Amino acid sequence: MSLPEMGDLSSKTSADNIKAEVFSSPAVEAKPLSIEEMTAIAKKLRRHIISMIGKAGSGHPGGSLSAVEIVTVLYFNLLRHNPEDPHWPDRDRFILSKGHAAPLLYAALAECGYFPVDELITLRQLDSRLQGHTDRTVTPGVEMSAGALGQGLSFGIGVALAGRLNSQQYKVYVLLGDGECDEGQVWEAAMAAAHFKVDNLVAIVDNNGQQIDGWNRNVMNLAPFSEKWQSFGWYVIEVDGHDLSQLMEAFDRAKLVKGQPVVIIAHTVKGKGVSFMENNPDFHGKAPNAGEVQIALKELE
Ligand SMILES: Cc1ncc(C[n+]2csc(CCOP(=O)(O)OP(=O)(O)O)c2C)c(N)n1
Ligand SMILES: [Mg+2]
Repeated sequence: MSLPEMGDLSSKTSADNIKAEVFSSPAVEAKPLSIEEMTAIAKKLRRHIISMIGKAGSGHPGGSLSAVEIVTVLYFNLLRHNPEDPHWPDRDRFILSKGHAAPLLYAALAECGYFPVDELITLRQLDSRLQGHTDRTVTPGVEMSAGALGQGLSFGIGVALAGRLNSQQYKVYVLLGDGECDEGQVWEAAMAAAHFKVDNLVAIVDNNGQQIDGWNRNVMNLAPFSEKWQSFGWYVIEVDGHDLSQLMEAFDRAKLVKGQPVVIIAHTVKGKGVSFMENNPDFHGKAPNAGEVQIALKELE
């Protein structure tokens, strides 16, 4: 499609012609939970992450733990989805671009009912539906096969534009890592999303300050990060990524922004919730041993 044609599309964003009855099925209304309930779920997800990766003997605990509150708010407060019908055409989409945080997504999907919680412990086993990086062809609820960083925002823009073309009301949420933003493709996507006024898309950056080799400021300095997104035409919201209320407010605010994409920069701590993993680059891609699993689970009681 030529660029002027796509430009025309962006002026047709009005939801006026959308049939409200399509979205009114009570079966797919998420029941918003209280902060206390979500806090308990966040802890449960952290426990799953530790147990799964510990049992598998490999995986990425740090970047799974840092995004727990983000994913909790999305799946247990915000998303319109139906675990009994993972392909429901009007579902909101959550796209995990940082595919190495798959254990977190699997834990949330299992707790929502996409598949049995008991299955979590099969992480990374041969023939398991839960591989080390996401595979949308085998895992119910997974929207994108990921693992090669940098692709999720482009994928999300495509899904968002498709929704606009089809006059569907769903929203697209893409979770990126901050180290992932070293990838040039992220900025190509950022430019495109603003150009096409993709306002049914929200990017969330898990800004935990670290990547595989340590602190971002030493590997590849992203600063000034917020200003970069702004200069690419995005509406930027910054929050404490472990504060459920701030996250909920940010997502509410994002819904009101029209004519431009929104990025929520969520300031987080890598390894959050487990003392010896917090801000420790060693636990980017290393499993806890049996003793460390016990200590971590004790801390997460
Ligand atoms: C294209 C690509 N290059 C390199 C890697 C290897 N890799 C896996 S995780 C990671 C670091 C990612 O850092 P960040 O996005 O900040 O993730 P988080 O801190 O949330 O774990 C890298 C470089 C990859 N998966 N894909
Ligand atoms: Mg990071």
